[in-house]
Amino acid sequence: MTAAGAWTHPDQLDPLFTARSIPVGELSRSHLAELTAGGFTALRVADFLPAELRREAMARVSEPDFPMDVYDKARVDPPIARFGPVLNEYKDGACLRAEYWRDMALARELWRTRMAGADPLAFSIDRLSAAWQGGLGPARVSGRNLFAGALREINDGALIHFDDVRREYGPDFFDDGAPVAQLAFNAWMSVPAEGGSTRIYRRRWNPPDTGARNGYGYHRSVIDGEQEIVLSVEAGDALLFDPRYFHAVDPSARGRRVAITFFLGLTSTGKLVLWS
Ligand SMILES: O=C(O)CCC(=O)C(=O)O
Repeated sequence: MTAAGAWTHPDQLDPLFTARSIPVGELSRSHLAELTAGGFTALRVADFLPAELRREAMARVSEPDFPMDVYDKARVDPPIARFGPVLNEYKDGACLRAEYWRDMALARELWRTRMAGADPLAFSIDRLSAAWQGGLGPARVSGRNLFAGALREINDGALIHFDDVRREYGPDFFDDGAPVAQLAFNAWMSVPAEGGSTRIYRRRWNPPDTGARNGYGYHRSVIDGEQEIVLSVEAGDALLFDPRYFHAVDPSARGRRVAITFFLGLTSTGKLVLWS
């Protein structure tokens, strides 16, 4: 893990813009609380997924008929493969297109049948729930649970972008209200031998950035000279970070980069709600 940017002198670095790395046995409520409060920016949890579970899950995902899909090619280039519906593919103004509910029911059923007995999603939720020791469950919209736990394969990199459900869908979207903090969760079932680092920049979206749009992401000009965290992970590791900071993924080679992924939102009542 490295922190870099235009600043070289430690006095010029933001001490709260840092990453921590812990073994899974140490994961506790205080890590998640401090991360959501912005006391640090990214948390790598080593060996989050047991090796046997991720190997078996990866074998199932690699079956030729596993129903991986790709994001809308007109929107997401370089291409990214995925399983399971993600909110930003179903956006209709501040609402979800009706097909979302059909597709999420289908994905849930498919996941249940294909991954029974080797389910890294159920495992991740249980582990996070045990660490949080408070309410943790799906985010709800109009009384219905959202889908959480997409599978995502990013081999050719991801553009510089940010994720903020408040900006994408407005503050009234979730039944629990706009999250006071949002975290991205990724746990890797497979990582490539080369490349694939996650980069997080100490820079959030500003209205003039709209002029720097580049497909679904933004041009490098938005993050030029900003303090940066570069993270490489091993298979089985999980990473939690604040995705409202601009972030990107390096292209990779020699192997698949496959993660189970969802967002967590901290509600004003202290619950963690999940969606993809
Ligand atoms: O795959 C990664 O390292 C980060 C993916 C990402 O952009 C996200 O989780 O928001």
